[in-house]
Amino acid sequence: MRIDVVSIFPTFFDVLEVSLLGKARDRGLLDVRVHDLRDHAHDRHRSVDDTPYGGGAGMVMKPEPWGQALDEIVASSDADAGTVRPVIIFPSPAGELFSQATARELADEPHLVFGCGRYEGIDERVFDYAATLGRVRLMSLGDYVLNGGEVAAMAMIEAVGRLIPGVVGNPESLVEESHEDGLLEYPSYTKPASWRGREVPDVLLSGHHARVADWRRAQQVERTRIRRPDLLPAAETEPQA
Ligand code: 6GU
Repeated sequence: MRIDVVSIFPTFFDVLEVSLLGKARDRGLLDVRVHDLRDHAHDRHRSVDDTPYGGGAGMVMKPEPWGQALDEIVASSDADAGTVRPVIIFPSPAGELFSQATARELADEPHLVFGCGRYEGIDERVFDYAATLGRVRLMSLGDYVLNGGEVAAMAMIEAVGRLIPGVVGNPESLVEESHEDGLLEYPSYTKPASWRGREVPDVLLSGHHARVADWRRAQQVERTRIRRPDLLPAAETEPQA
């Protein structure tokens, strides 16, 4: 998979060189290219923002550097990512919610482009223009505000990247995760069986695989009911008799 990122803080993405995704890049599973939006600015100060038409607080990102950056990325896309148009993602608190289902969808794509906005936003015409180059999606991590798209893009890249075949060593570890089956994950324990007066649940020491599986499932449902009742069908959120 190829991932291009456009940002005024390209060094933010240096951490993609470490850990699991860094190894995936070394192994050629992931081709990440980070672009400095200011390389596409044309005045002496390399400015990428200006005051909003109609007035109001803050600055708005100018359309020209975005147009040029996206043109350049998409022009180089066909050559090495096939003929499928890229998915162009603009992280935004005003976007649709990003979820594990979104991550699974995006993991099947050959080419993702992340456009990271700062300040009060990007000139609206950029989204419209980007839709002539690729499939545009505005995506939010949740109902809170970050200073810009960088941290959100990083979270999405990690969530998508780990689903690419071969990135996570043991594919089985991908399925027993929170959200993969619509429930939170079950609690995990390791040795010692007794630690500071706290015991590992007996059932896990029993060696009885069916009972362990039943217990884990019940724990998943119970935790989800307590912490995230919004994830359960209404019937399962009723107080237990
Ligand atoms: Cl994607 N961007 C920003 N700026 N803030 C956010 C977000 C994204 N998701 C949640 N908050």
